[in-house]
Amino acid sequence: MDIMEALILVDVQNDFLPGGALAVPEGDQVIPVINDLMSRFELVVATRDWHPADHLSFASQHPGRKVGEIIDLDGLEQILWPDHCVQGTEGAAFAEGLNADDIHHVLYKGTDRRIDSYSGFFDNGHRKATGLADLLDDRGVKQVTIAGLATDYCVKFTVLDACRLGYETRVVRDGIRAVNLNPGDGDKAIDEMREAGAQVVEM
Ligand code: VGL
Ligand code: ZN
Repeated sequence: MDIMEALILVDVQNDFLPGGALAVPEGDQVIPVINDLMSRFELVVATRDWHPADHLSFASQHPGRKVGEIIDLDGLEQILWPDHCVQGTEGAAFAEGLNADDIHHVLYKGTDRRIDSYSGFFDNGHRKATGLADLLDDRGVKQVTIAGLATDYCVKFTVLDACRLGYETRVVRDGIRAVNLNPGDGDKAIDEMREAGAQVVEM
């Protein structure tokens, strides 16, 4: 039988927790919220940011450049990040305390050295799909509920693509946290998600 609703967990990984390589303030606070949410969905899908060690979103790959600077990467604007979520490292593992056994499918993104992938659906150039939409469509999913890290990057772009692809899209207010490179980025992201048609919900 078709499963109409899915929970999509975005990048709930150690490097995005306080103390991690790309720490999201209060990022750990989404974990109990998400653990509780998972038991309420028949289908739970998680994305993992999964970079090669020489990924070109890392400032370390661009001598003279610093974290937070913006460069042109094959025609796309790219923010430079600290090295994070390197494939196979502890930082790329599911967050400490997350009930990862309740996750049914895992999708890996950001694996191509030359292009970043904030959305769980496509890379930043919309050049390649991750397979997430096919997975949802094969199961008849019409409605998605999204939580994870970070509000102003991977959560936002996953939500915007979900809306654009026609899923009825919900974002869990207490299940997301922002990087806030610039103050207010998280609030701005929430406005953008709402404008795209997502419902911001308390669950
Ligand atoms: C993310 C920046 C770089 C995220 C991933 O998961 O929001 N942000 N890579
Ligand atoms: Zn990344």
